[in-house]
Amino acid sequence: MDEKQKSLLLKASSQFPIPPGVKFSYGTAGFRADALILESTVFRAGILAAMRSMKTRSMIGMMITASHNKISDNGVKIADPSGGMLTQQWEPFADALANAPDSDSLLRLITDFSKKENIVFDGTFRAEILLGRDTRPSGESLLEAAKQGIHSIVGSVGIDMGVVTTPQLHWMVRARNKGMKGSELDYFEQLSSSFRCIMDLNPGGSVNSVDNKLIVDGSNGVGGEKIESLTKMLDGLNIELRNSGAGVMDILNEGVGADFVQKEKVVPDGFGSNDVGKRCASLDGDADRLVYFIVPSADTNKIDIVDGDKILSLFALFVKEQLSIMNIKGSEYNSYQPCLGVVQTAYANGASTHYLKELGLAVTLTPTGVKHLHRKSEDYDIGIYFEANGHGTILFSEKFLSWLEDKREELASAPEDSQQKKAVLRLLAVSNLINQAVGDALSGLLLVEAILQYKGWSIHDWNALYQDLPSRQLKVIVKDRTAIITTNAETEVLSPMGIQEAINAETAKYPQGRSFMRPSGTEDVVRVYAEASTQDAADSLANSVAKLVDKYLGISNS
Ligand code: NG1
Ligand code: ZN
Repeated sequence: MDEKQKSLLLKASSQFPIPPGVKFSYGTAGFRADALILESTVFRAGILAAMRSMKTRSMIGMMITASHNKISDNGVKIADPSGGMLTQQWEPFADALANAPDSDSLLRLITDFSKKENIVFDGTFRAEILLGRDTRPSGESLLEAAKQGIHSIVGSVGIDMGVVTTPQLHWMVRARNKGMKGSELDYFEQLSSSFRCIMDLNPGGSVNSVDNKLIVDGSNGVGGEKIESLTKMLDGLNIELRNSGAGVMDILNEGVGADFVQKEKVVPDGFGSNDVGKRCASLDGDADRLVYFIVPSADTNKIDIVDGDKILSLFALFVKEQLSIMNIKGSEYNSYQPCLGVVQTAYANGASTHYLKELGLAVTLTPTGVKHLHRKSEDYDIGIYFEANGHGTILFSEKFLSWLEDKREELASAPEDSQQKKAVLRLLAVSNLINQAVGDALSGLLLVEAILQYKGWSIHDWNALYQDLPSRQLKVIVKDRTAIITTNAETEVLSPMGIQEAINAETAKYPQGRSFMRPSGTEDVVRVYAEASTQDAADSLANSVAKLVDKYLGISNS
């Protein structure tokens, strides 16, 4: 590293001292904290993004968001050239960078790591970072910090995409690195044209007119604005948007949004007795999560949640159906058997896992965090993953897509009503509609709507695929959550010793009982999950396990 680069880094970083007494960690979804203490972290993430761009010789993404967290929080995550999450191999460097106590140690870290990774700072490569942010007010100043970080590496440029959803930014990075057009308009065009294509192939059975309208809770975040732009380009979809974030009292993620409805299972603000029985959906604050819900009666504020597990089940059912339409016995299609797999986490409702296995699908569990689910899904020709909270997508392998393209050509002259031809065209359209980089509430919503239309199903038909086991999630504040070591996709605790045996003993008391605890990667809490045959039993099991967490690790246990 030459003197010019060194002094640029030293000078810039001295403007962004780290806050005292805080330890930052690149957790489940990047760095997240109160926005007031994040400037130095975002500045340093800018340096990291520029270095990653130099290393991969590709465009890198940087998204400033704290997703479903409260409005005063913010965060930053890096998108790799594929549009996926930053490689795990760089996470320790990200942690070290964020926590380096002063400019000199920061410089030392950068010098050592760049030597190890063969990154040469000679300014000859133009590192490009695509920048996006959600609607949080702190986003603007954090964006400035990100730019300063990027500019402190000679030859690096930040390209500001403005306020976008997280999945839009990931999509743009992926598209540009593939040499395709990657503007917001290109994104909307790809989604709307592939949606239209699937709808045109539908057999014409439509859901009844009362049920035809979809009511969307935008979580008072960026998703609302974007869904409005998208629906302007679409026919055949009647969307009413609520919680768009336009009003002064509309606070991001407060009493609204996918995280709220999925965890609390109560009616979000802006919805009520007039919505009984209607098809409703909630996005989260940065629109990478999607859940549906039904208000079952005017007498209660409880909702029936149609969560990520049910979206996964609907997608899996549809894809499996298309594969079997193509796979007519004795035909040439038998020569290649595409492998369809589904990926969940321990938070998936046990009833969904049972349903998917009954469908004959391979089901795998990974630890929490889409980076794990995404990677596992890449093992299949078609890998479908979802977290119960509504984050997920469908991945198509290059091999399978080129096989589909060949089939399309072969069937070009087949009659328009050839079922095989339609199935091939449908799956190709799905691969264009559904975001291949990360879970995306907008593209997921369009696919759900197209499949319901295809099957002629109401949300009630869909919800009846299986009945969720009652479940409960709790948070417990502990002294040091980093003391916990889990195994087996986070379903068992290795340390502290003895707690797993105690959890097992509690769980055994409940019919269909299942329970686990794990440290959150985004909040300073331990999460407890329990399910059982009744709601009372699930609540009681969750409470007992929470007490065990407190006994073994809690603040009161000092
Ligand atoms: P943590 O805080 O590690 O549980 C939460 C969600 C994850 C994922 C990340 C990123 C739950 C139980 N956990 O992670 O699924 O979405 O946030 O946003 O919902
Ligand atoms: Zn999110």
